[in-house]
Amino acid sequence: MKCRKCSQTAVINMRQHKLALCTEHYIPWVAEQTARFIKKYKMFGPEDKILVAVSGGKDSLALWDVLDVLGYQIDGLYIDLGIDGDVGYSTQSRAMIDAFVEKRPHLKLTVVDVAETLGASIPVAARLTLRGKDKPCSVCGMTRRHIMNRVAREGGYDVLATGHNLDDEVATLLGNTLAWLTGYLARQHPVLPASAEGLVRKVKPLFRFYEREMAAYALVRGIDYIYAECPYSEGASSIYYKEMLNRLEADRPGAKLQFFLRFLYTKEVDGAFANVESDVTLSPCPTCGQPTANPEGPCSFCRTWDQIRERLAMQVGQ
Ligand code: Q46
Ligand code: ZN
Ligand code: ZN
Repeated sequence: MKCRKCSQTAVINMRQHKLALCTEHYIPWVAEQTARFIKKYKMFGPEDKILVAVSGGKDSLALWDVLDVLGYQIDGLYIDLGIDGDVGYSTQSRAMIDAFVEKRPHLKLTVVDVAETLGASIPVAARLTLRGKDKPCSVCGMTRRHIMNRVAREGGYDVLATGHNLDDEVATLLGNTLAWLTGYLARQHPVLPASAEGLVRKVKPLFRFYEREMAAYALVRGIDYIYAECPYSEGASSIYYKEMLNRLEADRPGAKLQFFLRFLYTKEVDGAFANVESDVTLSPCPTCGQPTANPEGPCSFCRTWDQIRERLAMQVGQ
């Protein structure tokens, strides 16, 4: 297949756009599209200070690269969860990020080691709390959200960016739709305003790119990334939904993009889910200051981690 703009061999064929491009034309195309989405969805401007959460995977590193190329003020945050499993997940992730930054010495990276900062790694913490049954994902998600928000606030960042791509967003949308989680459907958007005091605005600049487009971008930009998924993601429903959606996409190119864009349209133009009221009132946690739905005391992050540290101390004392 040939590039639409020149006669060179195409590196990617995007059936949903009826567009095939070579390396030379694909790299600027991704940057132009990203810039267009940032503007169209009013994500941030050139004066804003952006913090990007990087995991060592292709999407977040591609996002950091493309925003850097576009000239934004963008620093990285890596949260070391202490999840190694058989694949050395956290160790390898950190190595990929270090290699990325080494090639771009002007970039600033903040690293938060969960075990050092909070007293236990995510797998150890998960064993010490009843949160989330036998999987650490619940305590992991809550902890990552808390740390990202804290670092963004303390560092004076205007916005927190994550590398979610279209496949991630569409899988979430399908899951929310199958269960008719109207509260989640009302909130799902590539731009989440700082809805309460102490919360930082969140954006997903890659939400219109397919996962394979980001993999191709990382490849042509020479970005090494971790291929392994977190060992705890095995059996996650999001993976099952992604497989189903890929089958749909193979038969109907563009189906994923249309599903998501129609969802945004129906919200923005038809006002769908606008009457879904949030029944929670948020107030600042007396311990950490982040907003919580618990009017009586500390937020669930502070309560969970206090309990984890108490149980750790009891184990040590035994
Ligand atoms: S939540 Fe669960 Fe992920 Fe945390 S423990 Fe791994 S799979 S990293 S998106
Ligand atoms: Zn070309
Ligand atoms: Zn708190």
